[in-house]
Amino acid sequence: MTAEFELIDPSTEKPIGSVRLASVEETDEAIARAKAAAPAWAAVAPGDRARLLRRFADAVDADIDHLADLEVRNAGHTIGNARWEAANVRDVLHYYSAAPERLVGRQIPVPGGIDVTFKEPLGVVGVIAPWNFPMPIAGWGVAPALAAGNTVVLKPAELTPLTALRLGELALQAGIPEGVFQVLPGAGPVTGARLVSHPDVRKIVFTGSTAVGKTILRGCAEQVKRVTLELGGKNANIVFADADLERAAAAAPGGVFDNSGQDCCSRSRILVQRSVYDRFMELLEPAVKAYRVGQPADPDTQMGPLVSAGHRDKVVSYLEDAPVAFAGAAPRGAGYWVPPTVLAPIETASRQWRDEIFGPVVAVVPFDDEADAVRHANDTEYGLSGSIWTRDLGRALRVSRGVQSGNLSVNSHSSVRYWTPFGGFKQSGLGRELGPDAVDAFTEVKNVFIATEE
Ligand code: TXE
Repeated sequence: MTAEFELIDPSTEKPIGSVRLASVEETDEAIARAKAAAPAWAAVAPGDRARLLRRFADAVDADIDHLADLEVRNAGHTIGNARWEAANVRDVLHYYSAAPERLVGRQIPVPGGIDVTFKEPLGVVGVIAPWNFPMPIAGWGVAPALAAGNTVVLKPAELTPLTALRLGELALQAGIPEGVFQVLPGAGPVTGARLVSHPDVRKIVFTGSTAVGKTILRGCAEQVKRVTLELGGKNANIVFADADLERAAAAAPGGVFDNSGQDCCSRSRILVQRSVYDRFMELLEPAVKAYRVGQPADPDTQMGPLVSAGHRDKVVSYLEDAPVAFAGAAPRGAGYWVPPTVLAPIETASRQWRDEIFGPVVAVVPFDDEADAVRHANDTEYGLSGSIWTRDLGRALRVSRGVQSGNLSVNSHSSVRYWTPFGGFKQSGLGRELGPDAVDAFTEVKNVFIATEE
């Protein structure tokens, strides 16, 4: 059974088209095509596979304006962010185009013969992507998987299939053979679940909610299927009294409100050392009120709408019983708008402090000393990212080592750089994407021993 899914522009609430969601049978057909294409793709000479990935990157580069425009209308992303996101796919493809020619094994000294290892592709990889960063997150799975010689079926989120479909077209234009990279819009519990349960899919890369991530992990366990999970976050932004407070306060809104807070790395909990708490809040208030919320296609806009009515309602439900210290402005009328909002003083047992709200909402709590800051930061089942603002290098390193998180930044809110590994501790995920080692997550190591003695 197939179904049409209507796509809505989140900034106008107007329909922009629809997408056909695949049935289980169509999902099986796509997996069969991917399986059939796998041996020939794995056999492509490394230099040729590298060249094809670079051509794919060039095709994305030439299409950045178009891809960005699609994301502005489909997901409500600001034009500046959307252009960065398309460029990120280009860069990630380019980065991993170096991998095919560097998939080196080892020769290991053993008695009685020669021992060598090979890095071999897994076969068919299923990438299940979310709606919050449809382009980059797809690219982080697809690029290293293709580079390692796997074929890929990408299932975009129901809400945001347009850029993924365009990436599929660009891959074909670039000469990536039919069946090697397919984009299959579909419902999570239908197409996503089938990718997980199909025995010919050898690995799942999933980014999304922790709840669905656990279901996927259970499904993968049935077949000992390889899996990488990038799940939620409730990340701490820790501001010490010795920090450059002006800089920390100026950067804090971008750290949480970027992409309307729909970011697993958003710094949605601010911890401020008690002695500078009042001063920090005085500096934060004008920065939040100056945050420019508006039409995403306007290059001056810093924050657009939320992705859907349902998600806006979920975020707003967190504000109903919340202690709002101050908030910025948001457009009225059509569009899924929520103003940037700061909650304080707040109980650390409250759902606003504990749940991933995934919207433009940040809560602030004071702390006393380093140990107290680390205790608060770790008082969550998540562990994805976080920031530390201090001028004391020793403190920056001590606190970085104390916080149970995969990606920390000092005097910055940067979490994602394609050169470096990205992923979560605790219930924020399993495995790492990006960086020099990501290709290994798409290979099996084969060991071959050759006897040389009679
Ligand atoms: O995510 P889902 P939703 C968090 C965030 C957000 C919440 C819910 O807190 O408010 O999750 O968002 C597919 N088998 N994040 O409901 O459902 C689905 O089709 C296989 C954090 O949109 O997890 C989509 O492609 N696949 C996050 C993808 O999973 C299934 C990004 C993610 O959707 C499936 C997004 C199933 N049974 C949300 N059910 C982050 N880590 O950045 C759904 N899917």
